[in-house]
Amino acid sequence: MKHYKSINDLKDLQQAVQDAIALKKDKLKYKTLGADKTICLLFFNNSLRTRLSTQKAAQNLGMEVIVMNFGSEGWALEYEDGTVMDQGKSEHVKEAAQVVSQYADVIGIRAFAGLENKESDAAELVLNSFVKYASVPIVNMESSVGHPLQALTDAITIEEHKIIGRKPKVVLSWAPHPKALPHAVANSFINMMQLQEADFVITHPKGYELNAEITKDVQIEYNQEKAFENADFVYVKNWSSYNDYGQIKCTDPNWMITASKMKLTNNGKFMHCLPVRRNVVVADEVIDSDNSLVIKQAANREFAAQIVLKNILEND
Ligand code: AN0
Ligand code: CP
Repeated sequence: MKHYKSINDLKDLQQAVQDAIALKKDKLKYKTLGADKTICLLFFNNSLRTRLSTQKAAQNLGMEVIVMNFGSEGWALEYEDGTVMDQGKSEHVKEAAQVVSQYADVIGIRAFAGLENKESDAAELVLNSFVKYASVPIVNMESSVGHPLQALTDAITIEEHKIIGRKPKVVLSWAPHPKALPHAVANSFINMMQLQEADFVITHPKGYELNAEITKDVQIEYNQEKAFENADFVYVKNWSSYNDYGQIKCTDPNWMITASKMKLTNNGKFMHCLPVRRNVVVADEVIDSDNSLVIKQAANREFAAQIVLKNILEND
């Protein structure tokens, strides 16, 4: 694997999941693989889990880590070719990406969707500009379209908690949120689920349909309670409207995940990528219950990142 832009860049998802689970038993097994190599993590947006777990994963492989909050501390970058740069942008990504490549063997990029321009978000401008101009592998730490480190984590967590011998029913449920959020986490979760043996259903209010090129033929159920029936996993995420790009069309608190809704499931596990707003997205009683996997998901971020970096270092 050269770059990790999407979950589809993994040669074999099931193998990566098994490798990550095996790694948990001996996470320093490949401590020399990254010796004398440096990873540079560039954050154009906030982070807790991605920043710390990717750093930890790189350290487990013996790599040196440089982290930069590019969004607040770097020069404002220009992305278009041929621009007369006499406005606010100080540096072109063409130089920036080549410069970082002088110091790093791998570059991680986090650059969320701006949610203002559907076309430029779809083009994953920041991520793809680094892929284009950098001379080293690029890892997607959440782009405008996807969050594949999260999706690999979620695949690992589902594998660890599914009932053996039963095809799991997995529900991706929209939930309310006061801010307009990106589609990336939901998109990558869907991409990942399409590579799994599962009964997979998406539930959201009308008007929250995601990109049909991503959802393809996945069943959409507009009745959340119906979708929850018999579910083994309920994966919750807010996103803003895709068709009415970046708009908030529904704030109905009845879409919040409550204990009475979880009772409709097959003793279902609650999942969320975090950060989550308590008692808006999910009631305390659910996130604090024994069926909540959120901290286990966060723990698995370290191993998901480690498998991705290991594959890159081995050029596998
Ligand atoms: C981000 C999002 O929804 O994409 C990051 C999630 C990992 N969440 C927020 O901005 C709250
Ligand atoms: N889940 C996740 O990516 O969290 P952070 O935004 O805190 O990195």
